[in-house]
Amino acid sequence: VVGGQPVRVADAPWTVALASRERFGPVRAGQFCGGVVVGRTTVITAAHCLSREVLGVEPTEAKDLKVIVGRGDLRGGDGKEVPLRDAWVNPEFDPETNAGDVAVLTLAEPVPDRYPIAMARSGDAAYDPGTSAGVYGWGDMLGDGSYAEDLRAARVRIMQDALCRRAYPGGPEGTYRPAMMLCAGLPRGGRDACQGDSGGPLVARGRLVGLVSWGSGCAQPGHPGVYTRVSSVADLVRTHSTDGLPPGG
Ligand code: 4AZ
Repeated sequence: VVGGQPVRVADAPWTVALASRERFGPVRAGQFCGGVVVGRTTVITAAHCLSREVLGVEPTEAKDLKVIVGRGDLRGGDGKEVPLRDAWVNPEFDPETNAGDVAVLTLAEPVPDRYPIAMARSGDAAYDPGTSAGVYGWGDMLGDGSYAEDLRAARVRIMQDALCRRAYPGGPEGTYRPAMMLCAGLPRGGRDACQGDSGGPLVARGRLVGLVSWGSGCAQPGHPGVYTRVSSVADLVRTHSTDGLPPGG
C-alpha cells in the first residue's frame, strides 16, 4: 500500500496474508498476496495470485500454501497460519484483461466469528463514485520493492466508471470493464494498492466492495488502482463456499 499508515489487525480482522515459504522464502513469512475472510472457512483472493506463473504449481499442489489470519506483523506474534482444505480459481479469469480475478479458498479450520466481512450487494451505496474506501495490505509502500512487515491501509475514493475507462481504454495497460471491475484512488495519485497487495480488500461503509487486482504502476495520477467488483463475483463465491454465506453481494 502506497501512501498509507499502519493499522491494527484487530481493526481489520478480515484482512489475511497468503504465504508460501517454500516458494517465496522466509522473509516476511513468505507473504505474496492478500485475501479477505468472508465466511468462517472462506477466504477470497485474486485468481492471478494462484496462477501457475506465481505459484509455480497448481494451487492444489502448493503444499505449504497458507493463509495467515489475525496477524498484522509478519515477523510473528499473534494469529495463526491456517492450511487450506480446498482452492477454487475462477476458470473464467482472463489473464489478458484481468476480468473475473477471483479465487475462493476453503480453510482447514474456522476463524473466529468476528473475522468475516460482508460483501456489499449490487446497488449498495458503498459502490457509489466518491465514496471513501480503505485498501489494506502488506505490499510495496513506495513502488520500489519496499514491502511492509506490518499491515498498512490507505484511504482512497471510488471513481466514476467514465474516468476509469479513460485511464484504461485498452492496450498494454489493460482494459477497464465496469461490470466486473471498479477503480479507486485520488485524482492527484499518491495513495494506492501496489505489488503484494493483490487479492486484498477494498472496504467502504463497512462492506467489502473490491479485491485488489491490477493497475498501471502504483499511486500515479490518472492511473487509479483497479479492483474486482465484489458484487459481480458474489454468486460465484457463494457457490464455491461451504459456509452458507448470506444472499446478496
Ligand atoms: C500487482 O502487480 C498490482 N496500483 C496490484 C495493484 C496495482 C498494481 C499492481 C494497483 O499486484
